[in-house]
Amino acid sequence: MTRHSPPIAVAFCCIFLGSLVHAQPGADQAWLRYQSLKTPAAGALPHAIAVFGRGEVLRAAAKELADALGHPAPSGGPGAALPDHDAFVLGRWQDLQPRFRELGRAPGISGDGFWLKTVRRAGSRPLGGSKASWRGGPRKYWLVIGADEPGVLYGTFALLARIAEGLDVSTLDDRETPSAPIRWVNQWDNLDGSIERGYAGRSIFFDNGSVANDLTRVKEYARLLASIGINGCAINNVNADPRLLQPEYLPQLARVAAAFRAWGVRLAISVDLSSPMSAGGLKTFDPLDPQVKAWWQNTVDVMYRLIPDFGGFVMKADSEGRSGPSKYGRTAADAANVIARALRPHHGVMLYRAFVYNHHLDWRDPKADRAKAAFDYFHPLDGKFLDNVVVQVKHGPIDFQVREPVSPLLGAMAHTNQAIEVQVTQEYTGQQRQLVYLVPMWKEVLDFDVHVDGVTPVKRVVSGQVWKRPLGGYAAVVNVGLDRFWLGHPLAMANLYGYGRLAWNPDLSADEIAKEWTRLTFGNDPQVLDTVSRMLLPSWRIYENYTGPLGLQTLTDITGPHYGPGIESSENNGWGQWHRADRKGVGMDRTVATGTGFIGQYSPEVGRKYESVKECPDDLVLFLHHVPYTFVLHSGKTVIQYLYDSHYAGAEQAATLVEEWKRLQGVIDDARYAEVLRRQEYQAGHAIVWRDAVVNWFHRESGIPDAQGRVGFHPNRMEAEGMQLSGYTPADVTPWETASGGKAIACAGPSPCSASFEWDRPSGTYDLVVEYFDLNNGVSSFDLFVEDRRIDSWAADDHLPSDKMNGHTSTRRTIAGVRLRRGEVLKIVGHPQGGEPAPLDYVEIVPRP
Ligand code: GCV
Repeated sequence: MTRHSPPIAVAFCCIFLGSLVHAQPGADQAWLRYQSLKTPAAGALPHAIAVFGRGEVLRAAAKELADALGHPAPSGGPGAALPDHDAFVLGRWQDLQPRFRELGRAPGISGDGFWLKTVRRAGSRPLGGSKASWRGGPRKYWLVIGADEPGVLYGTFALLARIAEGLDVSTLDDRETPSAPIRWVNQWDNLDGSIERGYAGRSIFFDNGSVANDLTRVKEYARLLASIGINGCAINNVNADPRLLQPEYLPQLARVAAAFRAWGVRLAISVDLSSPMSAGGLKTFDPLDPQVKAWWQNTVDVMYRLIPDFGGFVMKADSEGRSGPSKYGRTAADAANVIARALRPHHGVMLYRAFVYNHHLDWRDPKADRAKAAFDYFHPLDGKFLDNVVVQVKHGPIDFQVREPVSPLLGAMAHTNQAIEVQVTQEYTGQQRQLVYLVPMWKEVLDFDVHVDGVTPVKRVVSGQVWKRPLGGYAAVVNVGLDRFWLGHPLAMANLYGYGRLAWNPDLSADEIAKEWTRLTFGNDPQVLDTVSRMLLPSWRIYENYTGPLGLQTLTDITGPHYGPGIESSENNGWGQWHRADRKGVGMDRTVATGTGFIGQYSPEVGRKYESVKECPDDLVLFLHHVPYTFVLHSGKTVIQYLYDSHYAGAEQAATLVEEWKRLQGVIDDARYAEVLRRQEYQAGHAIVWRDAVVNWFHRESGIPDAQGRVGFHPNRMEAEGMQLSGYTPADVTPWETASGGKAIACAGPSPCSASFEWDRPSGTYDLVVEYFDLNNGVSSFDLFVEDRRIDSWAADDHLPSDKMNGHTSTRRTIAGVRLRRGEVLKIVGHPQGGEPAPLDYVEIVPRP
């Protein structure tokens, strides 16, 4: 007789719909708000939940279902009977199949998959049920069958999502199996509580050198991750602190693992290859040294004694100054394998990052090319990694730029497990101050055919299907923080949601994911659905339009915070993010014929298309070719005119996002409405900073005028340095293109300074725009007067990533609908504070339409 797990079978008599689940101070429920469960359709669902099995994950699934539907939490209890009335029934296939023989012998799911299935019973004594439990009436069961325990949890979340989206769940027969076994997130959290490239507050994991005392947010995060099928989380920076592997730290890690456990999320950590020396006190970290091998084995064994479900390690080595195997003349395979061998008996995995490159390249060498590094280094090692090693490859060959081609390494390792790495944290795409829905970008990458064996899209390479690999999958750098909305911008959560959904099912479309996320986050109001989709779907292209189009990369300050414009920062240094713009032309020649040869790393089909400048897609032309500014694109425009046009279009499109959003006032919750509005208004202003910087720079460099005469033409702009100044002095801004006319004014203080000018145009109603710099080393304030009427006051109190006047800090304040009479004097009084000299760039006075 099959041994059944005893059920926790509980019946509930009523549904109370309306409470938010797990409401905790400070943490938004994101897409798990279950707003739409307040509908009558949800009321028709059964009131009982039966769970077969005792595992922690199963209990979490049952509780989630009960909480979401407003039931009291299921309580445990012995007995093996199915409820004699309608019920949800949760359990693994092996536990449910004996009770539901009508399901046949094979569930048709595997891995962490699930099967949502409704089953009707005419009424008979249930197998194994007591006589007392037999009632004989017809009943219906909503089965949530998991291939394993996490499968039950994922199935439960999927069922709740369907209910919340208002889909008909009265009859179900849905089977889903995730596309790949590795569906991880990486956090780049430091032990002091800061987060590298994090834009949403401090760490939820660490504080002041230790694991945080309060892990409430960690549990909430794990729940969010589980709801989108994520099964692993590496919690610390890949620039790893070796202290994490010291014996006294391990119990702290065990606390995090315990907080994750109920949600099927396995703890992983990033480790430094030098740990045997730095944490273990050995004299070497040579991966082939016997003592080093023993140290890894012992460390891993101790780890698993404390954390039996530990997931494994992530490693960054020989990259950006990190230690690596090259110190001992060893390879990445030697380094990965010594640790993987220690992990293997425990079923742990080793994710070894392919982000290995020399950041001291010679920029004068026309053959030097950072884009080639990952392939050059890892391709020769194909087949040399153990089966529990996964090479984690950034999706593009450089570094999460606004647009890059697919990394050629993703089509080049037939004998190696691979995971694709993407960034949810928007390091190069606006740092969650700007709306950029990244799912369309990831979709392009995942659907890209690398042509290695018939039709072989990247999604089938990383799932392991193309080369029948045992492992493979997805890793995303997420960097949620203590911010109430997890990622800062509430709409940025569509990226985290979308990442998980794609890792589960990369065949979903960006549009489907946007709609799912919107429904779950905001409810099913068609107006909200339309508006949010209209904002999300074009947002990547909008951002690209006003930053670095045509494959130029983002054009941001690459040696600084990677945020505002800094066009020349890419050039003349060893970092290799060059775009090679000069007086005659622009773009990196990566052809085999005359360039760096990077294109030769692709399969012949892909290479042929990229090698020919005529066939190369416009979106990548400057990533792959160096062309004159007058080169004519497929669109029929010259490169220079495209650069001008796209920047003007992008800035206008960014402004329309504000108008779109304003339609939702009163339709969605006030907190989210206000938070998004603030960010969209800021983005619209910063898009103009970007636009002006890039078009002015290329105009000066190329000497070619804009056919529409817009560049450098600002009839409504008064430069601050041209105003009547009292106390203020003109200052050069670096880089020059990030201030109008290359200059601003600054007030040394401590007394306030003022800048004024007379309005010598027709009387009327105008919008006033003040462009100022909001540095992070003080909180200046400003007053704007027309004659003696104070019409606005504000503080420069944002936390932008610089203490200088530049493209990171340039900020726009708009005062709409101001009456001005010819001859009136406008005056701005700046009050410096801290290190911030109340800096001003210009005032623009725009007639109201
Ligand atoms: C964690 C880029 C980022 C770094 C990051 C690195 C990486 O260079 O700017 O902050 O380091 O990528 O992915 O390792």
